[in-house]
Amino acid sequence: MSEQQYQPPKVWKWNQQDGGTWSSINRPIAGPTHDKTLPVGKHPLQLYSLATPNGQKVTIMLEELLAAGVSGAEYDAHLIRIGEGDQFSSGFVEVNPNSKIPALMDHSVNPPVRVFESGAILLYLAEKFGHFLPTNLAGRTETLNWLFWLQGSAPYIGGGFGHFYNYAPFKIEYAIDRFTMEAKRLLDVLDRQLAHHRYMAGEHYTIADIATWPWYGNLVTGGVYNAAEFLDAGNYTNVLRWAKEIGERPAVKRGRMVNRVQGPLNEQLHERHDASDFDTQTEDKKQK
Ligand SMILES: N[C@@H](CCC(=O)N[C@@H](CS)C(=O)NCC(=O)O)C(=O)O
Repeated sequence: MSEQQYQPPKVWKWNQQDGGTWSSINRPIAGPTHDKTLPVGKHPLQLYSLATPNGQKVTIMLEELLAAGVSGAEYDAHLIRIGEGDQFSSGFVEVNPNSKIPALMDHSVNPPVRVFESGAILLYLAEKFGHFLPTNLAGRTETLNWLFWLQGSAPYIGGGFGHFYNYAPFKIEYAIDRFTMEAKRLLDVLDRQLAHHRYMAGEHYTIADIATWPWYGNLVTGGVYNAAEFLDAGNYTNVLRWAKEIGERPAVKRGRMVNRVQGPLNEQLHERHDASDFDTQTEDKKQK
């Protein structure tokens, strides 16, 4: 490991030009940067999001609910381009003061309810519609154990491993080592759990799987950071088995397309306002 070069000053100052991928949007202050109201579509649920792993959790959940016959889960998914700072509009900050996607408004209740934090959104939808969360205390608790495990561990995968392996403007061995070690430890935790259970919380598919698949499922199948080989993902055979099974679910295939602006064009649906948008996807719709 190379010698330490950087000596922190007495008081940290914001260097707005740090050159990293996210330097144009990252800032040390909260609150809106501009006035803009959010669009509201025709459905009860209004989602403001982007198909990052955190965003995919919610669109997969909504598509699963619709596939289970819950018509009240119809939704409009509006695109929030975080690279362009849409999360700092006054309208978005009213829905999520933390300025991060995903953010949801439920207009089926009066007054409308705002829901932010992807884990809270999954829990809200599971409780509202009575799906993907066992009602018995033991099953519910095990599901929430794993949901909170995911919410607590994902920043080590995204903000830690993914940032330093993929996004940082130069490779720092110390940081990559630290977060790769943690990413592999977490993959091993999941692998051991899935060695004895079909799904994370047992024999039933729950919001724990819906939250975790976009992170760990994508990680081992190369869907994020192109790091499957680097992480030796082939070793996590139970995670791979689970990732492939869930990846084949039609609702998961649909959910991961919504608000997606990267990858193959036929896997991108920039905005979703109707179930038929998946069938009638055209160049025109994708550019909306
Ligand atoms: N803990 C939050 C994390 C959400 C999050 O990190 N969202 C990212 C995209 S994956 C974001 O909106 N970033 C924009 C920004 O940091 O300005 C959740 O689970 O909802």
